[in-house]
Amino acid sequence: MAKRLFNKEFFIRSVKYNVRTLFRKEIEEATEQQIFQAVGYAVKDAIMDAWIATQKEYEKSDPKIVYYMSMEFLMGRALGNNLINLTFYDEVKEALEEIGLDLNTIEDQEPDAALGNGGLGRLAACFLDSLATLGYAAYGCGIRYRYGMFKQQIVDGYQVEVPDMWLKNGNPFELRRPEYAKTVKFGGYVRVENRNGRNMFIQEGYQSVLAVPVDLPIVGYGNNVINTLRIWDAEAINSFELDRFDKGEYEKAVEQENLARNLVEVLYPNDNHMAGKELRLKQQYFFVSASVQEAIAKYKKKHSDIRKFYEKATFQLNDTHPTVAVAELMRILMDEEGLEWDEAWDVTTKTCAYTNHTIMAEALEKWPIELFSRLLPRIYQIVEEINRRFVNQIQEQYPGNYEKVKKMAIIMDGQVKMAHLAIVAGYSVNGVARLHTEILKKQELKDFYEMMPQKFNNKTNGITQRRFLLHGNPLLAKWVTAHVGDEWITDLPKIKELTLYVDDEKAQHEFMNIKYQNKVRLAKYIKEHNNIDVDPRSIFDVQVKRLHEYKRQLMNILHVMYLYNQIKEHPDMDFYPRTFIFGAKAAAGYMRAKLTIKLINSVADVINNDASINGKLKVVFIEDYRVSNAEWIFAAADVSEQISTASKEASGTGNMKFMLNGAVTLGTMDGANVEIVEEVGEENAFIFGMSAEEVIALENQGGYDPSQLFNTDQDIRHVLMQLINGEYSPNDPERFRELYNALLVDGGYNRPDPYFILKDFRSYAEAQKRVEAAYRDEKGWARMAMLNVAHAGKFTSDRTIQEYVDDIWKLDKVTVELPEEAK
Ligand code: T68
Repeated sequence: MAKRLFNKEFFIRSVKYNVRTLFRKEIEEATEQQIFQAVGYAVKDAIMDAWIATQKEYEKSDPKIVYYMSMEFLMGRALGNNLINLTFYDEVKEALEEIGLDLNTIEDQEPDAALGNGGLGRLAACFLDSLATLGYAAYGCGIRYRYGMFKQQIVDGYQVEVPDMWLKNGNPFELRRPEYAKTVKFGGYVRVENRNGRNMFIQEGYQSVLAVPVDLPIVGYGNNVINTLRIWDAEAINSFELDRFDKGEYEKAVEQENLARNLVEVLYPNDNHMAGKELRLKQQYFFVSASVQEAIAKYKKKHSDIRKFYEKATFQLNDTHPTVAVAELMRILMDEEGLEWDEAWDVTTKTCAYTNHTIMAEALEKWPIELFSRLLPRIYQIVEEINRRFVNQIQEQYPGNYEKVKKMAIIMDGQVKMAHLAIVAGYSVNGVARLHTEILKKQELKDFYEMMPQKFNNKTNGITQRRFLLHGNPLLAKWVTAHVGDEWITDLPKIKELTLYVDDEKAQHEFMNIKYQNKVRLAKYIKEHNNIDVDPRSIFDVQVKRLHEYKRQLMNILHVMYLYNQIKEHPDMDFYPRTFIFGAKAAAGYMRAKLTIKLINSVADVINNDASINGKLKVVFIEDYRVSNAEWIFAAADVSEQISTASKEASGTGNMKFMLNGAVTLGTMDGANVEIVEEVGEENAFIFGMSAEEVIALENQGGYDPSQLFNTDQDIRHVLMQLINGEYSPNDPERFRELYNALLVDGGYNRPDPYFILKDFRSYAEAQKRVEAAYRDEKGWARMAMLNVAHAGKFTSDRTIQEYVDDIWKLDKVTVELPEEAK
């Protein structure tokens, strides 16, 4: 990999110059935040030549472009990542040291760009990294939320949501491009006018808003490719000149101001859940319309035949959130470019592709017709016509079978079903792990699969090793490079050569020592943030991810309660010290999830302050789990908890980050866990619980009766009673009644324990015992952990992206040379 030249003197001068011109200060006087800003601008400067060169190259060689459309890009911090991918991280660190500055401290000044909820948003960020690194022309298309994912504070054990003012100090990496602004129209009505025998559809009485693009550079690793994440900001079309407006126009101007202000105000903090808010649909159409307009404008600069648009552009829809893109493309092709329906449909169905991220019913997007048609009248007409034609097609293929129509129509029972629209209008439908795709084909989307099997394919998720090993775990990264060379940075399967060392005692020792140092780093963070002392020699058992019932954090904490009971009952029992680490945000309105956070913190309080157990057990809830602290947590983990109810977790990607950092999976056969076990071998993971097939079969029988377990298993009964006897809430014994009821009376879907927590509990506890036994064998554990790292090769997002390119997008590879003067 060509390492770009780094000019130290120039860089230092640039930082100093920036401090002066931005803040009128000498570097000695600047605050840490100001230094971050100055360094950030210096790094953006260093990116600029390659960014320009990349755009020139794209203009010249005219490659096919993927537009990755996503409501969410969970980018995390940019500074460290950009330096890593520019291949100057160490050089900049040294240069800054020379002028008395510490790069890590500077990095900590940067707020996370938390423009996403969880897996789906972070996947989009990893994909952009891989696209640039592999040399493919790509735009991320999204929204510049003024407030990203809320900051989580824990107050008295409860989650409190605090606005995330990530832009308050400005963002040195962003570039505002008002010259590419687009107008987006909402509401009003459609007037049909016949001009020269052709029906024209004219939207009138609408409100409009200006979409202004803000670009962020996406740096490819060591290859001079800089792609663009284009996030749209909203502005009012005309700031008003009061005296020129009559009352009607004045009110309209105020409305448009308000629309622009509200539109991009905040990210909806629900993962795997559809809230159905009008503003959310507005956000969707806003960024999609602007992005589609932009893609078409770009195409038309070089090409005259819009009928071949799909040869140069493809839209990947990250879940159904951007699915209005289908109808927006149809609208532009027909109403603005003058194509007939069939021509426009041909282009659209060769341009759009859809990724499904969940089978959870409550996450499927369905919009009431009333709302949809009021907000997007012309778009609704087009969706109606797509539906009409599709229903005809169903009836032709399945004459007299009205069930099929009921199950598959895009518009049914007063709702617009976005997944159905995406499937019908897309040329590809993919799931995100093999098991998930199979469930889509055989269950959730069975009818669609039968009708159009050629569209369905699997793309198992991946993660970028540049962020989650090279940046997040520098000690391990260096050690890996020392053993297998540095090719793993862009070719992760090369890491497999580590298997040569798994039985080498020196290597085992070094490896475990690195893990230990990373545990010390995390222990320090925990001391600073939670004021809890944790022993880095204990097993670090970690579950970090969004809080959701199907992810079963409740099972984890119930098991901790069980262990604590055991230790109390048998004080002399042999017990290897454990630190259970949790990190999770709950959607602001998700009461049961928030109560689970309170339970975790209440249990932590009791256990951590019980001197009688000699520190054998510790429980830590890490506040405000996010990309930046995640990098440290993965590096320090021994055990990776991936314990979702089988069939519910589409893939998971945290599981891959843990594996790459040498944590061993304790999990169910769900999502990508299945493929992780396949790679590393069942003997190098701890698998338990019902299979997806068993879960689905039991669900189809209407669930099971957990009261039998309650009545026969004394340990389970004990733990459940502790939820309602005030053991962990002496001043309010009823506090956790809701969790008790969910497990034993009704947990949703009209049944107790719908996520089979109690059903899987024994099997989980038994797997935990195996974990403990395995950890006692130091060499065995080292070997197992190293094998996990060595077999993580499949889970790079570079592989995932190459599969998308080969099977779906068919992009052209590009190489970028810097001009002489910029080298
Ligand atoms: C996740 N989905 C899947 N959704 O749960 C996870 N949903 O299994 C998978 O690995 C990951 O996607 C990547 O494929 C989500 O993260 C959301 O965040 C979300 C956001 C808004 C609405 C619905």
